[in-house]
Amino acid sequence: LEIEQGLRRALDQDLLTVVLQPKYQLGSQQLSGYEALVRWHDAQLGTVAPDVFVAIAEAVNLGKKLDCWVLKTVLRQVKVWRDAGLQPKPVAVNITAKHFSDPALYEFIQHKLNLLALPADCLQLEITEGVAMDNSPTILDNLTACRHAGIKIAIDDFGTGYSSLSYLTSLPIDYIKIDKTFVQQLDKGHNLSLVKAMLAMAQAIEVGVIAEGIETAEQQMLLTELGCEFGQGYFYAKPTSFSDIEQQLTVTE
Ligand code: G
Ligand code: G
Ligand code: MN
Ligand code: NA
Repeated sequence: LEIEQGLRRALDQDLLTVVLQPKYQLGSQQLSGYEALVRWHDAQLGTVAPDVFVAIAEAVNLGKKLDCWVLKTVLRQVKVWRDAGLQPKPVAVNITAKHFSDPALYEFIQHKLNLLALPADCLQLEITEGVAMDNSPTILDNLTACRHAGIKIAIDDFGTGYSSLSYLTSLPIDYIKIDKTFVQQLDKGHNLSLVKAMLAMAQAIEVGVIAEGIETAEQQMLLTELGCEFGQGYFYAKPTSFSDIEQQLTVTE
């Protein structure tokens, strides 16, 4: 309850922050985009872990509010950077499970993009595997509308859910993200054939693959050899503040 009240206040008073974790093209080592991750340090509660407060937000019907806050915060920052002549790569925002079946999601995003005069391809969305498999018409409508507008969609935590292969092939998505639990066991000799199978499947249905949680050079090399195109993880970069990202953008211009 304390966390719930604190979270409501934090959302209303802009007391949360967003950090961006860079994503790379593994072969070329080129920056390809960012994942937005929310952070909360409360004056009384201290730092609350995102998996804890995101789960609470979802449980007390604050998921939509949290998502909209993150979307708004990210798009505003992208606008500031673009107005300053910087060219940030696309930012992927995580959307909570229930919110993806809300018909207003696409309209909210389109409204924000219009208001800020931002192109749709500056934003991407991540939805969890469980949501994507939910087989609900409103989820499909959101996916289709976003993709049609040019917003790319990634299935997050791939491999941890209960995907039906045939349904997955019918979904309008652009990427799957291989969950970090598989990536982290790769250099201990585990999960190699599983990751190979995921890459083969992705190729068959023509979606890109992003590996999450790459922490070592060995993991990075293995994934590159297996033909995984994109990745993120502490090996490359930690989730990074807006101001540090801005410095990187300025240096590389
Ligand atoms: O950011 P990690 O740093 O600890 O995040 C932990 C969990 O919280 C992950 O499952 C992640 O998907 C979720 N999470 C982090 N940031 C966001 C966010 O901005 N929105 C949503 N919906 N989930 C987030
Ligand atoms: O949205 P998702 O559940 O995929 O959230 C990604 C989570 O993974 C976040 O909590 C983020 O901070 C975390 N993360 C990012 N890179 C690494 C990494 O290299 N190792 C580990 N253990 N976690 C990571
Ligand atoms: Mn994610
Ligand atoms: Na994930």
